[in-house]
Amino acid sequence: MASTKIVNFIDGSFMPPIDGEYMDMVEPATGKVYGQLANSNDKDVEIAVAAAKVAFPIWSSMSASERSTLMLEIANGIEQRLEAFAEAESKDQGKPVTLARTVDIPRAIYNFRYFAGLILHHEDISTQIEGACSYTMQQPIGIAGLISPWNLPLYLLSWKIAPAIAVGNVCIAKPSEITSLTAHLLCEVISQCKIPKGVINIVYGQGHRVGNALTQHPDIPLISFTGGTATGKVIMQAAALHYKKISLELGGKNPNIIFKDCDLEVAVQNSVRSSFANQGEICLCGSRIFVEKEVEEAFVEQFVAATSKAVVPGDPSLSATSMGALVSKEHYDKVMSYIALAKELGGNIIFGGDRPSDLPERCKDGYFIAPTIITGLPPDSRVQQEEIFGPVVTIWPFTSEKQVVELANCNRYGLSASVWTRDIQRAHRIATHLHAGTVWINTWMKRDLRVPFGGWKHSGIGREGGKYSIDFYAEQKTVCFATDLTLQ
Ligand code: TXE
Repeated sequence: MASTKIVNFIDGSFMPPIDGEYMDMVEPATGKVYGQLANSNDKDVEIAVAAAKVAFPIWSSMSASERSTLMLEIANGIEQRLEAFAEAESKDQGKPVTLARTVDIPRAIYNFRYFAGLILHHEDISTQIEGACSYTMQQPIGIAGLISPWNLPLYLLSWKIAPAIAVGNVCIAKPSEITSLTAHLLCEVISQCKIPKGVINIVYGQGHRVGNALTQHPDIPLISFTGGTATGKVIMQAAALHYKKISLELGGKNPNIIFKDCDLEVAVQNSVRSSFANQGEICLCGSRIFVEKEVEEAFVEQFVAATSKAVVPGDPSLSATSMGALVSKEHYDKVMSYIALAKELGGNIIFGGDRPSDLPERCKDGYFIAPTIITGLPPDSRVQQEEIFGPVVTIWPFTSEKQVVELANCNRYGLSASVWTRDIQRAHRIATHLHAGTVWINTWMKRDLRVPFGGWKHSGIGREGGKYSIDFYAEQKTVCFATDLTLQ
């Protein structure tokens, strides 16, 4: 098979990086290099900025309806090649192809469709006081710098591109250098659509080169970033120099709280998903499970049984596989180091804890870790406090509602939480007290794109979703005029 070679997409054209540098693309399931990715730098970003500047007046002066139509063309283009996108996402990221086919790629399509629809129905407000009337307008800002991570590559890239361009901005996006393949397929789709050149530019490469060039560029007034908390801090510092608008969606170490009155079977099934979906590489995964003491034994027994049945690591390119490989050797080593730490701290690895034993020959050098369940480690231990971002969960018992709220909140992250109970009053009460951007009651990962999404504490700054995305990607303006000159 011919090796893949990915170059930048700038001003509607595929362009090799100026300095001709490339980096290896590795398939996580095999550990083998399968392609070359442009390793761009600030010179490439400069060319993209020039192209975006030319495109901005053209795109921002189009009507919402014209922009909407052109965005729908992109959504349709992805949909027509859904299978190719799903296979590429699985190969590049390590996730099961079935997950990419049913979740990642359909969501990317929906992101374009949703924001294409939203701008058609957007309303600004107007208010009146004695002698004056005010109305507001939301206007595009210019060039949006969009930096996305490797866990949900196209899903999160499109979550940024779609609202950014819907409001009339142009953009320069930088996908994670570890997973850029579906971004390249997106560029192929865009190149066949009628969207004006220079509206969507994609520059590939490393964070400290391309990412840095975007966050430091004086002509990029807005940065949307999803990724690690440490990187978020660096981006915030760089953006501060130019007073950029920023949205940061960072890590999570989310509590998954099981009360004894819940439907245990439903809680178990969903906890398996929230623990191990996408190899645990989702910032919303419920990696800290707290179980009410009376049902601890029953939960643990059923959870282990359900995990061993439903989560079998295997070749992600096969439709039957439910768990794939971790994204990179570096990340595999990081997750393994936390399992070693758990053992060192006296934790009981009651399931998994190592490489799966029966991988197919093709995958013998891939970055696989078995779903891992740990008990006996207290909530203040590093394993319970730090984001592992892999297929590793801890279980810890609690004895009262007050205690579990304290345990859940005793963490620097605050992205999401799940609560399993049949007591509706308790559900509302606990939702009020948890420090989290999203609280799910008797469910997990249900995402309505209209509601605000983001994190408390070190999980991020800002909210995106529905009108909150428009608020972020556009500038607000208030126009106030006199309605009665005698009242001046
Ligand atoms: O992410 P990085 P990493 C968490 C997870 C993971 C940890 C580190 O715990 O183990 O973060 O992962 C770009 N200026 N999450 O190091 O580096 C980078 O090129 C500008 C949670 O792989 O944050 C990529 O495009 N950009 C998470 C993006 O930032 C920079 C998803 C994310 O990579 C940059 C991923 C810089 N100086 C990891 N340095 C989530 N919230 O879903 C890097 N980048």
